[in-house]
Amino acid sequence: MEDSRIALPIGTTLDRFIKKKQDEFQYASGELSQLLRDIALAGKVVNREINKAGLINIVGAIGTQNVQGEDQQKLDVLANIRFTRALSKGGEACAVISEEDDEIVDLNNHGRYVIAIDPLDGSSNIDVNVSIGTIFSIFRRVTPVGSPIQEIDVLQKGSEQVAAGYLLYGSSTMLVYTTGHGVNGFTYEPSLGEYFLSHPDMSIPEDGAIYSINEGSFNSFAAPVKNYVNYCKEQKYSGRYIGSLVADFHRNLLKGGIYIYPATDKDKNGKLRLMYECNALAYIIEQAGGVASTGTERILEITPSELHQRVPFFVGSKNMVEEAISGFKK
Ligand code: AHM
Ligand code: MG
Repeated sequence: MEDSRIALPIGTTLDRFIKKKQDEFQYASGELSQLLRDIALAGKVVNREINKAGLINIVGAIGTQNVQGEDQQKLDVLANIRFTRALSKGGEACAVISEEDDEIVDLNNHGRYVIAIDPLDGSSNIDVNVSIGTIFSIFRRVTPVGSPIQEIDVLQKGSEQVAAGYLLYGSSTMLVYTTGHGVNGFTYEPSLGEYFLSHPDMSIPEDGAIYSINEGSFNSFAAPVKNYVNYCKEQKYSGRYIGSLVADFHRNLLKGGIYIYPATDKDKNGKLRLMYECNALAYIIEQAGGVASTGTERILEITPSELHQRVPFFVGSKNMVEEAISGFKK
């Protein structure tokens, strides 16, 4: 089949990129484009708040409030508000599910899209000035537009995602996303307030030499995971674990590597959430040529049973993930 991807040069603004790429969407109505713009905009606002995080105690100490006159809030709560607000304004989203909310948040029955979001992943890293991220998935609702939102609109398989992405608030801020036609990365230039295409058509090397796992829990890993970690050491791979999923994932995407959050004694199904973390990253990694699995099942094929479901997560370079999960098949 002919590849319909339109190549755009490095430096293209996100807005222009979205406009040019709109024809690739199955439903080229412009609504999905608008949703991506809304998320990108909320990302700018959250980025601004994060950059001030280290100043919060100082601001508190000198008895001031933030510019809007609001009391300072925890950043993950604030990020949740920012993204939900941005998504509710446009009217394209009928509902949001968020790692920060227990229930589905209804927005607008006339919207066509459902958004699953982890507004600020790795937020325990804020206090120590380590990179954090936002992760999102976009689905089309399955019930008729105009009717009340139902659980089946939300509990969809990852393979039904129409777009997914993340924002990484790191040494620079990046937006990386896919609409199922490859993965593209944009770097935010704060003085201009624009995202620019910096990483076109990203792909993950099939092999890598980085493994990312919390080895402090080694004793409670299942035998195949222990064996794989030992194998990584024998191969003299580099162990790199920031403990901030988006940052670990992004590094491995660029360099080749594997990220694992397996089942442990404490977290029998792993720690990460299918709907807010794993689905989006699984879609991105597959689009970039990698693999995402629970160890026994492709992440994108899991039919979710509940909003906050957790799954073991093996994600990264194809050959590494296949090797890591091979022990589960014996
Ligand atoms: P969170 O959603 O509560 O922030 O937890 C997710 C984070 C990931 O970013 C990270 O990879 C993982 O938890 C680290 O967990 P651990 O400290 O158990 O290794
Ligand atoms: Mg999270």
